Amino acid sequence: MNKKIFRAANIQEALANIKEEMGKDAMILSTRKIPRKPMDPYGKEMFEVEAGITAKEGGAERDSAVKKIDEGLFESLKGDISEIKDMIAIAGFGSGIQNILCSHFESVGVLASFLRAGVSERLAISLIERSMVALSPDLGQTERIKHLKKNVMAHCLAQLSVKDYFNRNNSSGVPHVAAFVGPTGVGKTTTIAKLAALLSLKRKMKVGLISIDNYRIGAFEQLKAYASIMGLLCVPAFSAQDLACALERMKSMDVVLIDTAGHSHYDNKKIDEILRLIKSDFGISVHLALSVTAESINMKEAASAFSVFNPDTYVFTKIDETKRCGKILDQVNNLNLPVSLITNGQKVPEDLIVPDKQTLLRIILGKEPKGILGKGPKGEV
Ligand SMILES: Nc1nc2c(ncn2[C@@H]2O[C@H](COP(=O)(O)OP(=O)(O)OP(=O)(O)O)[C@@H](O)[C@H]2O)c(=O)[nH]1
Ligand SMILES: [Mg+2]
Repeated sequence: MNKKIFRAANIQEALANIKEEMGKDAMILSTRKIPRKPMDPYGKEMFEVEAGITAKEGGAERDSAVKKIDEGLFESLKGDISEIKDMIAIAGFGSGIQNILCSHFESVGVLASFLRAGVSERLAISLIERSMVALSPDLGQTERIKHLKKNVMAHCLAQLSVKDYFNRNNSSGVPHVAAFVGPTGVGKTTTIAKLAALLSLKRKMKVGLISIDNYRIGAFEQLKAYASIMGLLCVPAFSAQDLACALERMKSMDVVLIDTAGHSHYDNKKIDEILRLIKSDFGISVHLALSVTAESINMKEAASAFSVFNPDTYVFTKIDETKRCGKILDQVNNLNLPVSLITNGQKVPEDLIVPDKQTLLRIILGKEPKGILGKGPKGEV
């Protein structure tokens, strides 16, 4: 610090001099009154003020050292807090989790992320165990965590597959006919409406719609209403014969989308009826719609019941209604099919995503901001 002593007849004058000479950042270090000398009858009392200013360079160094300490402290606190949060996320899970933490504590963060995202305990442990195998024992803690994350992501990506099933690559000369099946109320009809809009308006394909939902009054009207808005042909079909006629009418289309009635996955009789209709030699691809709001066990049972259709892809719906899309990873692990579509809201046609693998993984891990997804099919907005 640069210091200097100023003398003046009064404090105000001393301060004015200090400000002028050292600037407004100067600090007052001490003040003193100097009494009049007894031997000098004309003498006056004076004020002495010692002022100082922090040297610029030294100050900058000190400031940056303090900043570094603060940042270090902040980072370490942040690390502690996130570890505590991870431990809370893990607390209450079974002995499998405790065991893996005993042998690989560095996996706590990854494990917590999986569990928070709704991935099952069993799958999370298995993914971590598989990813640990490839880790070199010579790595330090930070490097181990980094490599573990990388390996886990690679394992997840290897399990996932996506398929943009409804593109323009069909050169067979006959329409691609696709039926949507799944439990009641998962969003089949709404998804078909969104997809029809995407294909006809954005991809400029000729699209026809067929409803074989002959159980409920209004089911056909629901699809027909969407079709009318988009100017698409939409017909009902109540039997195999109807379906054959409808497909004949639509043979000049690029794509024909078939809406089916939702059924409880315990209602084998009704599932069988649809099966007989759409699997009777029309070359129809089948897409299994499952809502991610369902519990994992229900999703698994529904997929198992609808697996008689031998589905070609999954359509996961209502991701906007849960933060636990990790169950998609479990479902894909149970029955491995590519994912063709994801829906994230009620708005037609916006809330539809044709995911790529990375997007799908981000959705599964709850990392995809809903705002971006809400804008429509990824890459086509
Ligand atoms: N939040 C949310 N709601 C959705 C989504 N997709 C559909 N829905 C809503 O879910 C409800 C049922 O949708 P539908 O399309 O009629 O479902 P469905 O599978 O055809 O139903 P059934 O024909 O009765 O089996 C409607 O209120 C839709 O608006 C979605 O992605 N997110
Ligand atoms: Mg429906």
